[in-house]
Amino acid sequence: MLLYWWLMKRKTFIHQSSLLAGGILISPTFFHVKEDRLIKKNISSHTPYAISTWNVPRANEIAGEALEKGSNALDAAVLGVAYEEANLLNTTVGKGGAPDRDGEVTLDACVMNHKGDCGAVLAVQNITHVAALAKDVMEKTPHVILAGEGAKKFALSQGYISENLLTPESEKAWQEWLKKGRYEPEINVENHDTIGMLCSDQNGHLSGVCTTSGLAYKMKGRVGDSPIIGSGLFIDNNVGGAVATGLGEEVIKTVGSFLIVELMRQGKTPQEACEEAVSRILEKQISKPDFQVAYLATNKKGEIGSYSIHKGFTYTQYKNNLNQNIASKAVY
Ligand code: SD4
Repeated sequence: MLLYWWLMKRKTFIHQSSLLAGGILISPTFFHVKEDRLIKKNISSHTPYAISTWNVPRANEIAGEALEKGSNALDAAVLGVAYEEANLLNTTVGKGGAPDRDGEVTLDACVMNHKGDCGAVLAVQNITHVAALAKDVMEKTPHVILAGEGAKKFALSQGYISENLLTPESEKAWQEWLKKGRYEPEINVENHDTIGMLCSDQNGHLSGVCTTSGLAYKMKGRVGDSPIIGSGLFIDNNVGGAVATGLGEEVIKTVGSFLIVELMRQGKTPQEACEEAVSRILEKQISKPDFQVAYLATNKKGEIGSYSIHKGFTYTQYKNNLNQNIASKAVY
């Protein structure tokens, strides 16, 4: 029975690998999106779309194509971000993510669906596909958040494989950083590429995912906004959704993504809501801040908005077979 379960999961994985041929091979630990959900066609007039923070063309395209094949919004988002989680060149998400100052890679992620259900994992070690794991927390446990060792134990019980997430390149960069002996993350560089992805499916349902290795060289045990529902991500299917990237401490203090959705509920467009959320952060600063925060949001009409403190933030948008990277407006 156990062997059958394992083989069936492997079968799904093999299908997904060929689905992603030409791109990065998603790790064998990722086999949680059911094949049948990707090929089922929905009869609906809603045009699906996927939007992601930063320039992540392949991840966003994978999600967009899955939506066009009839995937539900959450499965598409988890599948899309899995590409970057497995991308060793992306140093702020998944395997290859920058470690903490002790040299350990700890990952954070959360998911939220159109029903308002959510799941999150915090400070997880050795597991690459933490967005899928957050979804498993949501679907297979009575809880919303699992942290650290407990999250890893749960992952292993679900068939995820324990991997070394520290690549030789990220270890080398960490050694270099240790020599500098100071903590000064560079705007749009070290804080760059956390993926917040929002998907709207053929039923017009919204879901989202946020996945990250957090700030490079953070203190051990530090968790940012990305896995905190309401901060790194929030969805209300009657209103819209929002995701955040940048310095998580500032996003948490203003509960940024929840704030944006509530502002949209009160009638603001996604753009106006993102601008207001950025200004809530800036009004507490006495001078031009040396950190970045950026928001991306969408509403039920399919309108999209984004805003950041510093220029340099971009987002990727897939709609009607067109995948584009778009520069965000910024304060500075
Ligand atoms: C964090 N918000 O851990 C994340 C970092 C990030 O792009 O967004 N990087 O604070």
